Amino acid sequence: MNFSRRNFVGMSAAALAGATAVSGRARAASIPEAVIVKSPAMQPPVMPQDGQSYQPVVTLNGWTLPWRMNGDWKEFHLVAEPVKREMAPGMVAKLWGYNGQSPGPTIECVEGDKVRIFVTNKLPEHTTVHWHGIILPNGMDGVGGLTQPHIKPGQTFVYEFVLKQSGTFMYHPHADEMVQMAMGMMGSFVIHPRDPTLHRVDRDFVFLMQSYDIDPGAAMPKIMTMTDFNLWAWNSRVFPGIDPLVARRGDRVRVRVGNLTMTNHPIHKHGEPFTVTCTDGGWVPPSAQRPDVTTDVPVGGMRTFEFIADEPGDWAIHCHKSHHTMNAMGHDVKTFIGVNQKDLARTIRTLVPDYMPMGEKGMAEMGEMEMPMPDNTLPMMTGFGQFGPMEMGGMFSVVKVREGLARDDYSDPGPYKNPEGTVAYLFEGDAGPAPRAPEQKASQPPAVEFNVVKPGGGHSGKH
Ligand SMILES: [Cu+2]
Repeated sequence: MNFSRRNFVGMSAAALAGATAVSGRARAASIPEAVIVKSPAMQPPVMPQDGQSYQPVVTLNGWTLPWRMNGDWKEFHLVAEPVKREMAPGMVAKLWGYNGQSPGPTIECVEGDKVRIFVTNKLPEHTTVHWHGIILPNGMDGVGGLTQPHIKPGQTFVYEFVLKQSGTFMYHPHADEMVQMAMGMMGSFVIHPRDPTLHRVDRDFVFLMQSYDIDPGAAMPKIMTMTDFNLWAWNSRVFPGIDPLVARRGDRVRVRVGNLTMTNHPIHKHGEPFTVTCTDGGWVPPSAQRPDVTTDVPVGGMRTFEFIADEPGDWAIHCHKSHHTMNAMGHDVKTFIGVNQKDLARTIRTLVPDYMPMGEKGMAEMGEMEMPMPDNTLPMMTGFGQFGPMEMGGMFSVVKVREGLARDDYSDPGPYKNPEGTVAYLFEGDAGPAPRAPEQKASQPPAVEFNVVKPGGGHSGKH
């Protein structure tokens, strides 16, 4: 795995002595070393250990936090800290996150596990971690001021709880939330059922959704923004930087999505329909499931859906709010469709020599245009497929279904090779005469005359 290791405290005698200051029950333990990842590339899943059995999750553009066993406790170490995150090639954001990246690593466990999570604060302000959706003792809920004192800069706190349920959860601060979530502090928390035959799938993907407001040319999100975000991200990545979801034909595929933006996202998948099988409240009973091709993920909620990858191809998966599939710079452009801008452009060029009118025929021209842009800025609509520019950004990726992949192969198989005769094609024959609307007769009597009896007994219409 592509881990670089930072010795936070280490396993030395000094660590043992220092650990007494950390917490009560953990005092005999040293702090596990904090594993740090600097790369935005998807890391291979962490296979089950210690006799446990489950299909491990794959975090889009992310990774799973290794743990160590200490007696019968699974011990993890999260470090809250400023990070640099490449949101797509060509743009790096200065965010806050955990263990080197935003979002933080996925924590993956099994129902019944006893977990001990060390949280070290390397931010310039205090923080806490709330374990969203997880049933635990009140004092472990991570709400600063309400259930615990804040974790001050430089301090390490310990969270200990037994996992009583399975499902799809997440973690995020419950301290100065507006700032800390606007800066990218969050991570996924997946709990597999104790019975390995329950809810089994062949591929299991997880990601969280973020919204950022980063001015073109800047790297730091504007934390006061309430609604007018300009970067819509999955795991702090935007298209074309988001990993494809690769599946072998016939696989049962699960996708777990959490929403920590400030608006809802209708997530839409092309190809086969799917079924929502789980929320952050638990598994949906089969009697309450229905087929869908879009599911709305509410603010502060999670949706897990499953499908059988029957149809080979490159199937789009995206938020269906069209402004969420474009990147920065997209929102201050005026609508000019149908407006001849020639004279306007000539006038403006006398003042601004480089002025270029945009959007006369629509915005698609921006998908292929190489426009001069400030450094560290992504084009508004971008990405190239095998047939041309895709005019997308933001919350967009591709489910790639292929025959005969290896079970653990998540690498991008490249563009889909369509069987001959199965791609929409240009009509090159005679288009024929233009269609015309049928002529209207000068006066046509209404087909039927009717009186409507009102509930009160009177008549509507003319009296
Ligand atoms: Cu959206």
